[in-house]
Amino acid sequence: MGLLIYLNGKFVPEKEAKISVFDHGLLYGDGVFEGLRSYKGKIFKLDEHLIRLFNSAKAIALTIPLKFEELKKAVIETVRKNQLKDSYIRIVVTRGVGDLGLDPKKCKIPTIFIIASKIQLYPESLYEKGIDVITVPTRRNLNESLNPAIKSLNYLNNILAKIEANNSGATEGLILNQFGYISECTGENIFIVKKEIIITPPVSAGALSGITRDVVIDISEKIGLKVKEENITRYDVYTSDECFLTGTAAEIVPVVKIDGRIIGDGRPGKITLKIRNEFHLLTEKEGTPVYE
Ligand code: PXG
Repeated sequence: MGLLIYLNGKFVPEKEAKISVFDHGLLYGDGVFEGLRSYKGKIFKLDEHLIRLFNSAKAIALTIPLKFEELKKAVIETVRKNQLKDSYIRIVVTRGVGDLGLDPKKCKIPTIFIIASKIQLYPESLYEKGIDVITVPTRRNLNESLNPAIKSLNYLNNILAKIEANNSGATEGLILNQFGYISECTGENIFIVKKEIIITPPVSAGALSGITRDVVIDISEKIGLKVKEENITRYDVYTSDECFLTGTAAEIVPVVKIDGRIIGDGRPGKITLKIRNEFHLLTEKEGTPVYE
């Protein structure tokens, strides 16, 4: 059985879930999106993801055609209709159908769709062994041009970085900003651990304000670790005791090699594993229930 997709207020079978070739989300990447997960029938950090979606939309002057609570209901309903317990959810809002000019004034009604499905980004063995990361040549979009804090449909900056990482045979690509400071990876935030202090680049360095990033900051503080948001260089990463990436899809992934330098003892670090464990406990405990 195929999936049921929420499309502009209706649930349609995935084969019928089609949008126009004149949709500006497709023609220009003009739109915003979110990726969420549900665990055991509960959607993790639903409000936080919706707040970020509304903020992204606001930043590109796009009015989401649903109120916060209506959208929340639609997301829950999409998971329920597909009878999913552990799922990956994608919400997409585009500028809508317009003409072949880029002027968004011509787009009268935004397109909105929600897909609830499954995802596993990396095989389990990579979480156990840790991944290797390489610094890519493509730099982060300037904050003053296309601010990386906006989760927009224009992901070419990230995709070019991913292609470069793929070409080098690395699992992920580390993206520097125009000043040479580390921003994040192609679809994950980065953390390092140095002398039991947790350090992650600030959002102003060109990082997305990741929901998993926020959760990891909370967990770290709760278990008594000091957390710093500060600019870091490749030197800081090479000489760190531990390094890991965070994201909704990838969750928490240990990094054991960067640009050929072994991190720590070349195995996932103790603090990384502790945070990963606490994260999994939280995803089981918290969340918006789908089935009650
Ligand atoms: N940075 C970027 C650029 C992202 O797109 C994250 C960090 C992590 O944020 P959250 O809120 O999920 O902790 C993201 C979000 C993929 C993929 O296929 C990843 C994201 C979005 C879409 C696709 O790897 N991650």
